Amino acid sequence: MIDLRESAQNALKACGVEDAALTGGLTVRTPLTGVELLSVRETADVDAAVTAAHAAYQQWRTVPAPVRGALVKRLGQLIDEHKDDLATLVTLEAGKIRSEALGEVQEMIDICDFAVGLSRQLYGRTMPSERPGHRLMETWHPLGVVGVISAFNFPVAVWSWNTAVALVCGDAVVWKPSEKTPLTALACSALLDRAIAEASAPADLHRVVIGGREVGEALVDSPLVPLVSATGSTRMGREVGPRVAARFGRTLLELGGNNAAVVTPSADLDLATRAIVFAAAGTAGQRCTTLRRLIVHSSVADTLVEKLVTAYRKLPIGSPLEAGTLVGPLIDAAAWGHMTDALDAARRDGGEVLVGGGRREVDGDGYYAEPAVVRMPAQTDIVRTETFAPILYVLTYETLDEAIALHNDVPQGLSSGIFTRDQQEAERFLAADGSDCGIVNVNIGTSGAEIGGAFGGEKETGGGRESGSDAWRAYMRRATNTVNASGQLLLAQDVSFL
Ligand code: UN1
Repeated sequence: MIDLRESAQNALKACGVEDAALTGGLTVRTPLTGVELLSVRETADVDAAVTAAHAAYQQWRTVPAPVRGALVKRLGQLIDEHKDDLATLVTLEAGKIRSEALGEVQEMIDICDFAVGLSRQLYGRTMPSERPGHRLMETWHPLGVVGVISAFNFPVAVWSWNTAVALVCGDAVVWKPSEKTPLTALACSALLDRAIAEASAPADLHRVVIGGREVGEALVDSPLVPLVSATGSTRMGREVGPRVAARFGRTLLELGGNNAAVVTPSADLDLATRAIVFAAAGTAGQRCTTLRRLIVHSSVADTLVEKLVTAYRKLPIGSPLEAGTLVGPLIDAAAWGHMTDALDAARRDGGEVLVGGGRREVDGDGYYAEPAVVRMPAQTDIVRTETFAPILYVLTYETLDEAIALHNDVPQGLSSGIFTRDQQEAERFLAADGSDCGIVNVNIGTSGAEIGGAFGGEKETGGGRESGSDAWRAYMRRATNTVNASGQLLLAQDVSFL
């Protein structure tokens, strides 16, 4: 029997976390058994951390971007070297199975690679000036301190998407991890501190601030934080957005998802079943991209549901430390409470729980839920609500228009998919009058996006985009430049003056 505390301590030590950080008032429990792992020191003075990071930014912004890229390259190497340690901490703190924990760390390595390339590609445009002898162009400059607020379910990847990109953009970062996952944050931060020291970059370029709501609020309200990138619930985003906007700061919000897949009559049902089970039951339903709604053509609904129920019955639920486990624990008792409440509400609305919904006794006080499939007569309020647990609601449709209308009739707009072998149907789903989400897939589930694309969604998901593509622009400020080399003063729009 592995001693969980010792395993966490070893991984933290290997990553270079000092003992002093591991004595304090914030208790960290593992969802595997509910026992206390360690306790960590909370940050007393967030403003001091922000001020220090701001001073570091003032130096860092003048370092050439490709040189900044070299720091991120080293960070990626260190993460790769410590892939096992970081994955162990992700499993212990967030409850992920080994392959998903390793996958999360792989996202960190991938985004570092991406950001290194990006460090030579922070392109501005040049535009033809309407005046002779004039040049019109734009330059992208570093922005300042980026406040990163992250959630328990992707405790390290989401930080790395923000931080790798922010660092090459010339920004500093102050990170507030979830109170549920501070250990992984300390490990990442220690690795980055090492890369910073080796690169002789400013020591305060990255700071972790640990604690509860007050810590987040101090970051959100700081005038020295021009961008707050926050991942979490829509409720949290509803508070953060207006507060940052009130001081004319920017936000990048990654909030709730209520992701659906449409399954059409031409779909490969075996492929769809595998994709659906991973998307709906993987990570115990605790991804913001988790598949929560299935909209199935009535002609294939019974067949698909039968395949799903068979697959769900065989799902290995248990300790993520055991090889073969596919579904680990929910993060805590509250999450289990939300799951049972949602199932009760679904039953009241006429839903039928076809499989799952119970709790498995696995180890101590861990909350191991059986992923559930619930057939619903209609898209009722509970189906339109994001419950962060493995519940898949099944609805049926007759026409694709009806399926798309149902699909879009929820407040959230993160990720979506269609399973079809009919090109017209696929194209319709991808079109302007198709899915209204930020991520729209064909013949693949809603979760497990690659880092190369921009990640984020519409409506109550918050509208932010992070990770790949041109998401970097949110981390910089744009200056439009007009340079007059004509030797004469020519006013635009042919204006005459003086
Ligand atoms: C999240 O759940 O907050 O697409 C992020 C995915 C992962 C990231 C999820 N690459 O499922």
